[in-house]
Amino acid sequence: MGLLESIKSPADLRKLSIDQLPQVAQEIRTAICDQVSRSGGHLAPNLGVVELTIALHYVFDFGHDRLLFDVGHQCYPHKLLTGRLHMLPNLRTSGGMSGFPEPNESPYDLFRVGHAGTAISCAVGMARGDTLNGEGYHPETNAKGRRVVSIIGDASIVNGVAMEGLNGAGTLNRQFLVVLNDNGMSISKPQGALAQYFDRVRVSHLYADFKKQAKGWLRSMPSGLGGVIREAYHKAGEAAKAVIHDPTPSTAGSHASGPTGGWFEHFGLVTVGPIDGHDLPTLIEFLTEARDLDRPMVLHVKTIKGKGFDFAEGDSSKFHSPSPFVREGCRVELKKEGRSFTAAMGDALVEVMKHDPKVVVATAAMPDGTGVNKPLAAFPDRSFDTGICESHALDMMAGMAKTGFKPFFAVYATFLQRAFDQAFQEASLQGLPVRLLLDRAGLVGGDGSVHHGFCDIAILRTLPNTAITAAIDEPSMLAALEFMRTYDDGLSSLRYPRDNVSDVVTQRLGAQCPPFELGKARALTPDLDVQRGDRAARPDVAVLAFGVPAIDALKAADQLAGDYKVAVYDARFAKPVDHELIRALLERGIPIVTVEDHTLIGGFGASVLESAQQMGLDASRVVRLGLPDSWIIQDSRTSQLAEAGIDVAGISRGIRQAAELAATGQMLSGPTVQVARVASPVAR
Ligand SMILES: Cc1ncc(C[n+]2csc(CCOP(=O)(O)OP(=O)(O)O)c2C)c(N)n1
Repeated sequence: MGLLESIKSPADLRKLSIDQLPQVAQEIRTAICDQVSRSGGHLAPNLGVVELTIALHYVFDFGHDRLLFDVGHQCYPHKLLTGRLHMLPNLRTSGGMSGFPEPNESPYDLFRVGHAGTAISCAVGMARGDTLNGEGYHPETNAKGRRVVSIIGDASIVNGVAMEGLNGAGTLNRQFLVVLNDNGMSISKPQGALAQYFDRVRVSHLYADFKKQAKGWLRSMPSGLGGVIREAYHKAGEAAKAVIHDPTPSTAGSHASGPTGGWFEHFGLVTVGPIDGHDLPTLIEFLTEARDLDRPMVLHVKTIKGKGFDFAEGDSSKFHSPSPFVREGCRVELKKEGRSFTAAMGDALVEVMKHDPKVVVATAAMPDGTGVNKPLAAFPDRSFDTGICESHALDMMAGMAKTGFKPFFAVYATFLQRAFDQAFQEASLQGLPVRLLLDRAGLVGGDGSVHHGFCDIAILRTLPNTAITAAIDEPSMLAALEFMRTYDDGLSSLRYPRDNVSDVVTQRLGAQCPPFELGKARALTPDLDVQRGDRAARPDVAVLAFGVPAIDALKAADQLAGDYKVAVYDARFAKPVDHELIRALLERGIPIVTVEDHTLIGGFGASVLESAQQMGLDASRVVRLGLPDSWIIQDSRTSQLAEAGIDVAGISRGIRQAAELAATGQMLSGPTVQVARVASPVAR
């Protein structure tokens, strides 16, 4: 039995000697890499924090103290050390281990998170709460109290929420440790001025240097600092002066211009580092002293993303969160996956930019994830990566719209939520045509509830003049983009899923995709289109699908062809919906099934109901299929769609239900949406 298997909780880890810990690290790395190669998942971020996580659990007792992860994608080693090794084989599936902190799994996980920038603020809240409860640690007055630690990456700490958190942290009058995990990477290269600053700091200021030179710098220092921190702190303080006097970037080959302290100390945080995040004795030494400090502190730890495997270290972007891959000796190959909507979008944007010099494109730290890497390469002057700064990106796009450009902001639907206020105030309220490209809209599979793009329609629909579109395949994506390029009356959005593009519609109707026309649906079964005025064409049921569920609706219609004539429409717009079509259907007594990969609350189906109601039509023949009012946990996207009742089988059930409804004239028991497995937080 390996050492890792014997660790059922951090208490077992603490029984080991420091000399045994590198072996634990090695076993953790191997277990994670083997599993991610089978199932996909976050690899490089986890490999980079193995020693850091071991050291944290070795020094603190997080059964009592608080540990908060930023983003949470780097929590696998933590999970393996807190009794969840047996769940690893089912990583990112419903019965197995979530890829993010999950309070349902373990009391060692405090928040269910996946979005960047939040850990410090939540930690400030817990620190304040513990203190008010009389449970906060203090070296003199409450030595048995709870300590608070948060861990955040160098790319996430530039996020606005993290900055607000630091601003609050600096006012705490108690122990509070922020571990800055600095690997010099976001998913891609980190962006912005602070990233450049970290680049300079990181180059040569490792603790090894400090130790050699520190003696001469020992002067006055904050109370409570122990030996190693005292040395490092004063080295930092001295070098910080150099930064203040000489803020210019260091040139290649010259020594770094200063350590982290100069920057964070403006927030009132004692700052130490950078120290080597793979050197376990050093980490343990520093953390042991930091544990007993009575003030807020940043420990700057330098790590290597992907540490331990050449391929992951060498290309940590590709191995940030790879799909399953094959590893044979030195050969590592990602499995081929077909053409994704993301790839199609990258190509489409380059084409649009070729023809329209006013088009500009932005991503917030997701160039590969959104396809914006292609415009960034082809049109670097008109393409921007803001780093993990969605709010800034949207406002920047609004500013560029004001100067006459046609901005497209490509963002995961889930992260758009960070920029909703900007979409409202600086874009919509000004009437500025900012265009939103919403990648991974709908259910996202293994990332689970923290990343579903479940509510973009609902939030954007509240903004006047917003045109909300969806793509069902690559031709419709191109047509939607062209519509948006010339839509100047307000915001516009285009949603598409974390999936491959389908050629089902092209095969049936040809590659010619009619242009998007504001508020007009497209008939995908033209022979059954009620608006052609052909009475023989009258369908038994009409499916109005928003986005890719249209493809499964076509398949469902095929399956039911012996029983019912089913018309399928690609709705194209959730705002404005196709009022004329809705009227034509309901006035003829034809029941409507709406389908969307989005919450039923405030989504496309809700727009159809509102439309019917506004036109004074009977909406009782509308059956809505979509996401339930509960959280859908990690699993394959296929299983999640089935669970929500919006796959072929679920849509078929909905069609049958609607047909029976029309036949009996009675409302049946509501849409056949199964209730998803709900993850409810565990109180601690
Ligand atoms: C608000 C938000 N935007 C974007 C992302 C996507 N994302 C996940 S991890 C990551 C990079 C994080 O970099 P860093 O914090 O330095 O951690 P590392 O992965 O390098 O360990 C990004 C951009 C996110 N999770 N949340």
